[in-house]
Amino acid sequence: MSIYTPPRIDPSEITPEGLYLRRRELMTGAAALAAAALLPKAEANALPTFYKSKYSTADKANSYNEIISYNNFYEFGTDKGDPAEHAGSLHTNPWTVEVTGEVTTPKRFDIDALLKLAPLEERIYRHRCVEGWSMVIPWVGYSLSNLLKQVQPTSKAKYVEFTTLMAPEQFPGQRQAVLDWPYVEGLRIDEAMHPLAILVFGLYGKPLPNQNGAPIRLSVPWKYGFKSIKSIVKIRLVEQQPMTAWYKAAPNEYGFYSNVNPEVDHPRWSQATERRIGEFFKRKTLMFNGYGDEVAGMYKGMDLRRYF
Ligand SMILES: Nc1nc2c(c(=O)[nH]1)N[C@H]1C(S)=C(S)[C@@H](COP(=O)(O)O)O[C@H]1N2
Ligand SMILES: [Mo]
Repeated sequence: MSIYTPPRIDPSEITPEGLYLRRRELMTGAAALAAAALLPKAEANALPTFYKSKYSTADKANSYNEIISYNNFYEFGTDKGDPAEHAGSLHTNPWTVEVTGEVTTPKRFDIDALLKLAPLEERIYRHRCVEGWSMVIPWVGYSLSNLLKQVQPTSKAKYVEFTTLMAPEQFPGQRQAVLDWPYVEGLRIDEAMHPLAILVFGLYGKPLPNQNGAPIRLSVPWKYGFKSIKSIVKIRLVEQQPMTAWYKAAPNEYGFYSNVNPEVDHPRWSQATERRIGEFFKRKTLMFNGYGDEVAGMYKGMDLRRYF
């Protein structure tokens, strides 16, 4: 038997481009204050050591600055710049995640406990938003299955439901009825247990900035971005397919599965191509966002037009 020993990366070896650029800008009083206000707020401590993952794509990662300044996080507003601008109002420490429902041992975890639950890995993942843009993001996290195993799902646990923090005083967007808050997402249990579905705690080797879903979010890289719910406070194992926030808002536009599929268009946006942020020419969108070898088996025999 051969054991795969992943190489260790020291976080300091990683260069978050945007940060270096910004640091160079930090020179004089007023300019320094203005630039500092733009830096992501991190209430969490440094991340423990992490490993390079065998699941990373070889695609070139987007810059740190691109990833923290072009976001969808409607709790902070609907413009791409709103999350970076307003993210300072979210408090992520202390933070707990409750795991309940069809489980033998319901549990509550704080972030420190979650960080110690399994070895952290850097996973460089493709991210495809249903709006037609994409990015490549170096997340730090581990497979969601590590957490689910801790609570021992019962045989009735067919789906997993995730809920974002409800706090209108911290999330200006929740003071408007854009969605039926709180944001809720869901996965089928086999999808949730798939090693590619990860809980994310960090980005470019640092704790997650608030605009990217601090202190803990999901990344499900073969599905459209909206499945990757941010700032999670509750995980519930359930028997019935969860009612998700986007499905409630527009059931004909946001199906439960939402696997990336260039052959099935969204009513308002073609899914055949995508624009990688930072690139000029469009790329062809890949089935399951390029993760078909790993995930297609879960959907064998399913009509992916019907179950979009
Ligand atoms: N709670 C919450 N999670 C969310 C969203 C949101 O508005 N609220 N937007 C989703 C969408 S549409 C996308 S594309 C991704 C964007 O993640 P990123 O800003 O880190 O790239 O987050 C997803 N998770
Ligand atoms: Mo999205």
